[in-house]
Amino acid sequence: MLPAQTPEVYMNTKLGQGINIDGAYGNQCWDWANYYIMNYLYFPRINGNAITFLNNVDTTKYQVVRNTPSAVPKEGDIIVWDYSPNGHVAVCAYGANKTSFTSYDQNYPVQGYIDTRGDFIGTGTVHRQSHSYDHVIGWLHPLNALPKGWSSEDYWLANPDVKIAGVDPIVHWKKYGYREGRLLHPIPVPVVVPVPPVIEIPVEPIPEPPVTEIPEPVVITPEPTETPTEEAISANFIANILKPIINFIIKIWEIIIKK
Ligand SMILES: [Ca+2]
Repeated sequence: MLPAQTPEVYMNTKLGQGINIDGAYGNQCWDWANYYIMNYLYFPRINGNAITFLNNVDTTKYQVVRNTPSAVPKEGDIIVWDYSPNGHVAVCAYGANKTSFTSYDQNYPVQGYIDTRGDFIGTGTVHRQSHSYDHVIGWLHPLNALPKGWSSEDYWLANPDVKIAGVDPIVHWKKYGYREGRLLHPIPVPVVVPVPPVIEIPVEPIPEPPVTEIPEPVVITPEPTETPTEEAISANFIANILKPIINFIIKIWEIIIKK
């Protein structure tokens, strides 16, 4: 996450660029001022000629400051001149005082000029320009100009000292934070996924399975059942049936004799 840029730091990145957002009349001062408004302040562009920039101002976005002997514009303020017929507009750099200031301009003075060494200095691109307050009618001081993606909660997380001090994040940012290059969002802490240690499992040799001898199948041959002979049946009849009957008769006989 990049630290927030001051207006000066931002404008420095645009030095030498020719900006023409409406595609008409070349690289005007108006193009550059609106480019800054849209891409740094994230406000809608201001229509109309430069000389009308202080008219019909959205007071939720800008404070209008009229030029007086004691007024000094702040870095990032949008300064307006009343040059006839269309005026001029530029963005104030850091370090203005009551007698002069430097701003980031385009198309001023005209498209360029011959400097004291005879070189042509093109002004059709963004450049730093020193000024007196001549023809300055005033400036727009941006309000609530917060960087894109602003989150007060994130600002506190990124700057815990501001939270501990109980300072409103927006107030801190506008007064000090942007100049100190404070972070707008906390630096994400990378999530470290612990890598489990590699456990080496000893590879034991797989024992050879014992060779089991398959026994020969035992063929059981059933004994042939003998069919009882007639003699055996007869002997069985005598022993089991006839003999008991005879014994019974003998006993009866003995009882009769004894009597
Ligand atoms: Ca233009």
